[in-house]
Amino acid sequence: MSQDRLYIGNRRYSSWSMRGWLAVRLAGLQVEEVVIPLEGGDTPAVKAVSPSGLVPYLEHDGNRIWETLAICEYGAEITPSLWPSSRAGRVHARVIAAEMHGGFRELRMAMPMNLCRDFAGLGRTEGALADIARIEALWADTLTRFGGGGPYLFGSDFNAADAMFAPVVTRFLTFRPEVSATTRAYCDAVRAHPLVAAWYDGAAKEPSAWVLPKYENP
Ligand SMILES: N[C@@H](CCC(=O)N[C@@H](CS)C(=O)NCC(=O)O)C(=O)O
Repeated sequence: MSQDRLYIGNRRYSSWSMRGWLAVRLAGLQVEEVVIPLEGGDTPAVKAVSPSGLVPYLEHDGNRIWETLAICEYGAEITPSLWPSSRAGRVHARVIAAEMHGGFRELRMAMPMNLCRDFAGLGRTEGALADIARIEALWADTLTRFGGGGPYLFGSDFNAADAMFAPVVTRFLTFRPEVSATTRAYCDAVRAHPLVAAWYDGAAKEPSAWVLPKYENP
């Protein structure tokens, strides 16, 4: 069995796992994937393997990496194109990835990730709508200054910044808040990316025993 492993939660719910998995796949790391069905917090099987008690958690080439942003940076150590090629682009990509990593809590609480449901119209709390407005402004600004015609935030290549925002895209597709045409086009492009499509396909195939009522009734 390979020494190199990526531990993730189930694809249907685990937004941080989706980001880490996308970064690892973009970086081309060969790892064994270990999927742990989440139990809605404090999952014993996650605590048993991950130093932080959270997923994603990567073991690669003797390195142990938790925290999604650190996994993105590790991926970029090996495959620099995870970040844009210009310094200005890299700086901005890191800034928005960090804002995603530390923020948008209201959106994440009100619109939990669920790839297999249609919750159109739900979750529109004041805080979630404020987070959505900030994200839309941030995407529009990034696309204008760095997108060069898109379809991704920094142009034709889906990079670590797109990976960090991919679970937000899934929330927009599941909960369908009212958003601009620019946001819709970006969401469609992310959804159509082969790695994102593969993650959705995997979610659809997960056993029904992994479904948690907590995340099915937002
Ligand atoms: N700050 C962490 C957040 C990771 C996180 O919260 N992961 C959730 C799953 S999306 C988790 O492991 N929850 C434990 C559980 O549900 O048992 C990161 O960036 O990786």
